[in-house]
Amino acid sequence: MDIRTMFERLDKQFTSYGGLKGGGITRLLYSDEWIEAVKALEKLLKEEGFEVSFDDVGNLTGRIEGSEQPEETIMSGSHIDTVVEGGHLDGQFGILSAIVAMKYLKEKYGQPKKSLEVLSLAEEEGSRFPYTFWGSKNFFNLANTKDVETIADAEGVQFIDAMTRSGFQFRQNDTVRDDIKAFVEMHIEQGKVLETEQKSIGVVTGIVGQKRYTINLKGEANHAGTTPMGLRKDAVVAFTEIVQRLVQRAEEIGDPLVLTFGHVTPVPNTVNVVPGEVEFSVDCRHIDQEVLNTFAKEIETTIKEIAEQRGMDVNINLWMDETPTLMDDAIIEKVEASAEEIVGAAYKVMPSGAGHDSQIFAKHVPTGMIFVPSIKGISHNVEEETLVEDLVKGIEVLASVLYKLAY
Ligand code: HGY
Ligand code: MN
Ligand code: MN
Repeated sequence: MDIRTMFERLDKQFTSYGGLKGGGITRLLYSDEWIEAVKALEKLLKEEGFEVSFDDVGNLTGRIEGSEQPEETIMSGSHIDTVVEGGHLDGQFGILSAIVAMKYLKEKYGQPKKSLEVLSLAEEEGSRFPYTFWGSKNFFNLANTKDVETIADAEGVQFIDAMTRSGFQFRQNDTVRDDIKAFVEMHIEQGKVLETEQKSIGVVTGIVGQKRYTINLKGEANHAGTTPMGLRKDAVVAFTEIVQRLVQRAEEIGDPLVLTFGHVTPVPNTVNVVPGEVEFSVDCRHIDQEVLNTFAKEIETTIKEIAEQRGMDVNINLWMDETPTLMDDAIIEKVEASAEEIVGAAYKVMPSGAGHDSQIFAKHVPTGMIFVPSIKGISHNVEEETLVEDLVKGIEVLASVLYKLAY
């Protein structure tokens, strides 16, 4: 079989589930597009000879039984959800490359000694509901009802209603699989380091720690014409002061610290009303836990200080707090060896600035990641793209690593 042909066929098919007219995908957890994609994946895996099963929340596995140690499983996959107006590779490429790599290996070398499994994780992004890694956290029984029973999406759809409407439910048992001996996630870099250094493969050593907040600032809505500047409690003005102060501090602290205010909703969001309220998000990341924790404290004190000075109420909700996570040394070694076999010196050993399901997996099973370059470092954007030659090299490296692990 030809890796490129099979991948391009599958990518075209799956990009259509939530596909946008100008390109790219919006495929949010438990949406109609998401349901269409997971059902199509179930059908495809069955047709390709995998043994298929859904878990309670919507994670999907496709299995090839091992011939000698079937009780040991080597797994590869990623998340099937996307951000709003995302690209066709973030998450999706990890699932499709696992399918193509395993099909290629089966055709070339027959049945593996250990079992091989493709994994499609229900959700990673936290783009529809304020909760991330719903798929991988459930995989290890780390999520529970109380985390999501009161959350809703921007349209007010309750998490639980969206889940049950899709035919899925909370995890019904506490058993966690102990047969998984390795997890390898293929992903786009989502940055421009590989492209800048003209490398085709990233051998990932670790994943940054990440904190995400939703902040609510409450001042006082008022008339835009009759309210003197000195008598206002303008939540947007307070928000901009917070952004200014914290971005300046983040720049002083320097790379690889990153700080993003990606979601901002003024209330009532009307041209001639002094905004009485602002809800905004904070996303802060660093590979060093100490630096991340110290700056997170500074974020919280700065927000409280400015709110106080401006006579505003403030609510700070930290809803994601993931530690930096290292990949498994033995797997890193295999990934590096396979990269060398396939692309010679055109690979780079590097950390990940993006969060991934591997950071959940790495705390439970030996885990590694393979990166392919993102053109102009663009991701979480319909322009997200990678040269097809690099996608194919990535799949070849993944196949080589899975061969080392399972054959
Ligand atoms: O936001 C991230 O880092 C990942 O793409 N979910
Ligand atoms: Mn991703
Ligand atoms: Mn993403």
